[in-house]
Amino acid sequence: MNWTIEAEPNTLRVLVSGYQSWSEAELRPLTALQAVPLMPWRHEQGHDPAFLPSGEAGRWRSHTLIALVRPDGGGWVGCAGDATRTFTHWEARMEDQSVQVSCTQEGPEVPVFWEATTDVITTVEALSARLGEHMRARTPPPLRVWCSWYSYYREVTLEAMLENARHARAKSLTFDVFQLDDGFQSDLGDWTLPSAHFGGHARDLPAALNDLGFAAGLWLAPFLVGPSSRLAAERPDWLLRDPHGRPLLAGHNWGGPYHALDTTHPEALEWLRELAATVREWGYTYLKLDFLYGAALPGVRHDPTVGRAQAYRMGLQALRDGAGEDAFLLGCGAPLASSIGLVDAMRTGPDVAPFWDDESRRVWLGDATGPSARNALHTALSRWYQHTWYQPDPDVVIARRELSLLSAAERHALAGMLDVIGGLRASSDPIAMLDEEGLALLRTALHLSVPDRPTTLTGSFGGAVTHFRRGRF
Ligand code: 9PG
Repeated sequence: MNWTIEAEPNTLRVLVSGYQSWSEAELRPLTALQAVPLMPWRHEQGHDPAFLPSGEAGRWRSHTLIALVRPDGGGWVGCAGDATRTFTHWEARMEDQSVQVSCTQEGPEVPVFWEATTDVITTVEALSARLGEHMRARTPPPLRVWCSWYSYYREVTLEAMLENARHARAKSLTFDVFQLDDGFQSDLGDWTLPSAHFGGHARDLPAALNDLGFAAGLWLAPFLVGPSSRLAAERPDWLLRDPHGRPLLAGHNWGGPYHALDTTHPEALEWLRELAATVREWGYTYLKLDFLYGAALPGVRHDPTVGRAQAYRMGLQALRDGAGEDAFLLGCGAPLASSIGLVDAMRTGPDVAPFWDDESRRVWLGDATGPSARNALHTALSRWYQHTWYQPDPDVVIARRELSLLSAAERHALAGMLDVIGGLRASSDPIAMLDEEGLALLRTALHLSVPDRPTTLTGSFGGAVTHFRRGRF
């Protein structure tokens, strides 16, 4: 489908949503450059490798939703009507005196809504809400989560989890969930085998956390398989393949490449169901399901009639079935719209880090999908309308002064912007590290709030949607 917009391209701004949690979402002048990461190994991890950012000035690509905004706040909005089996790709390209917009779909054809409007903010909200409703979005009450990642990283131990839970209780911090992140497992795929340093087994944690008054949460990257894992050795036929028949490289993290599960393989699907049921039996009612893009990568599948979006959805459905309807599922590194209705919450930006910006990576390497407070907020703010798809998770506040390069102003800005975005509240700070000031900031940041609405999309301040009006939803 194609549309021609008769408007002076130099006056327009474009709002793009990005493909998955960590992809960039932004509001930029249409004439600006849409950056594509220089490092090819970032393509599958931060973006959709089959529909990368254009890398060209005046040519913008977006997934699911796109908007073009005039200086008077009116403009045009396009939004997919369904994402269960189809990825919808948008491109807006400036010409001399007009803009060409095209929409292509990967998967069975689904309806697309394209509207001219006098108020882009309201139309973006209306069309995205319609998609959420159609896909039966789950938006349970948001939770307040302590997560081990942003201070312990892979070095997390069972004792560190318990120590923080005890401190949180002693200080009456209002966390609902204590969530164990990456580091407890021996390898990607070998989720029931503990790592050497963890000092126990993940199944031993939930009862102790429950005794302290917290629900137990667990991180999994259920679609990833480490090349040296037991799973890879025992079930090589479950791996997504490249066109040469080799296991597909699904990204580079943890110091090397790794593979992804083929979620069209019935046995792999059954394994996913059992995995979710097992950790649920251990007592985990909150699951952070990470690196979910792995199941949606382009590749050769066991069932070649199943497209990428549908394969992804089948894998996620198996996890939901295993975890149960009443489990709280947080998606992360996940194709956004295709997760609606199966997850309760979704990371809507890159990771927060204990520094404001990684300018060299962002600007010189064209990669704003990496961890930084700036990247996390920039992207989550520009996805303000997605709270009708799931509870947004804008990632953690950092209140500590140790192990951080954030200034006091940056720590407060981070907390303030999480409040604007609404959704989940999270922290990773070792509680014992917080002084009175740090504890006060954390307590403020744990106040739940309704998401705010932008007042304008006509300014473009560093590329993010930034001017918000309090509590209007
Ligand atoms: C655990 C972490 C935490 C974190 C997640 C995710 O693009 N990347 O290379 C990339 C790597 C890791 C990452 C995000 C992006 O972090 O978002 O909260 O759970 O995994 O390994």
